[in-house]
Amino acid sequence: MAYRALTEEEAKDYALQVKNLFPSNAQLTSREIGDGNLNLVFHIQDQHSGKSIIFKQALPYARVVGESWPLSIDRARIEARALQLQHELCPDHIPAVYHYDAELALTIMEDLSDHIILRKGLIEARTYPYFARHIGLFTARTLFYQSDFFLDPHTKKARVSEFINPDLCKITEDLVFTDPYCDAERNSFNPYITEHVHKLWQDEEIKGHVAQLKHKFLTSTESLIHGDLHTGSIFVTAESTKVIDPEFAYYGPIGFDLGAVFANLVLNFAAQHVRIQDAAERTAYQSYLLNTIQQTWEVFEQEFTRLCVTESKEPSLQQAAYIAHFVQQIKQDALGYAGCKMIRRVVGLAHVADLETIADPEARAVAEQLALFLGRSLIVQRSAWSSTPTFTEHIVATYQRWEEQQHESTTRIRAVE
Ligand code: SR1
Ligand code: MG
Repeated sequence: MAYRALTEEEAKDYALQVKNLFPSNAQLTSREIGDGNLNLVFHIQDQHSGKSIIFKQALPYARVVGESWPLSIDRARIEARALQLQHELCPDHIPAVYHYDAELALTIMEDLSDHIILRKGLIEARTYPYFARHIGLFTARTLFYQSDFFLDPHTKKARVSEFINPDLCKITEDLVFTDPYCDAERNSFNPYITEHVHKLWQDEEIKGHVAQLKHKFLTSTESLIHGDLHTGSIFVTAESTKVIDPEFAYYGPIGFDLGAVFANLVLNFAAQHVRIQDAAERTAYQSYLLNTIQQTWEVFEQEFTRLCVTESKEPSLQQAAYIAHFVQQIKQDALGYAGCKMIRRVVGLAHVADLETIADPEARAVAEQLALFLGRSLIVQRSAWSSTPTFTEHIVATYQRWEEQQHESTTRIRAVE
């Protein structure tokens, strides 16, 4: 069937034609439930058996903006293939793919309705005791087994070519690394933080650091990265973690995926500064978020290092001092990318619900200022912070410094009133 965007009715008819999906007497309902920035997502359910599945179809443009922003539907191929490879490596953390239609840019996959989106859980200040371990192992394994540490050089280069993903990379290049640092048309931000945003646009120090991080994003082919591993791309229950949406996958810097996880936990940390009223409750939840970051890193570091030592197929890379140096560099990159990904969610196109659902714009501005402050420190201090084992202590110290500054400026305002 030639490409066209499906309607709910057409999605239902299509589902009935795919072998072994539903019995022929199935009574299907179909609802388009996509609330992301790019694609159509249909929830299709058999009213007899209760069985349900998800259809994800790429649109030839960015849904969040409309047809004026054309986008290659090749991202559906990239996503289906990345899901297949990641499923082979981490079956517990990837939804099952039942069917892929290249013409329609359509993937049919497991419905994860018994899970919730991690971002939603974090906004509700819920805790997930296994998440750090799961995501630490997921990142270590998917990133190790698709890197030069493990793949033979011909397979690695073929994979780099298979995952050339220019349209989606360009979105990241522009929205994460360029737009937030200048007066770009696509930017949008809370008017209450205008002064802070203007200061950012004039901040030559941060721009120098962001240039380094962007250059690495443009040129590095360390491993097949997920490319958009924010908390809206992760489904959870108390015991389970599932990663979805690898349409931004390409061969890039390993630290980028960990950076996305860290960024979205720290964004939630900043949002909770105003969301949770009770001080003790707030401190406890913010500590949980930082422990999750620390534990994610520790699990990643241990597993990635173990794999480098025991599973590496490339003898030249199996040198203990080099492995330690490489892992240290991943940590530094992760902290820098985390900062970039925080700042773009405050200043650029496509914000996050953690902050956006704070209804009062003045209160939201406080959390956004904190996110900018922490984001800047992560970028500029990434080298110093990454050399300490408990790097999250730096986040706590920076938070305290920011609170003191807030207090001082409030006192100054009161003094002149
Ligand atoms: C135009 S797409 C905006 C953002 O949505 C995706 O989830 C990516 O994060 C992208 O940058
Ligand atoms: Mg996505």
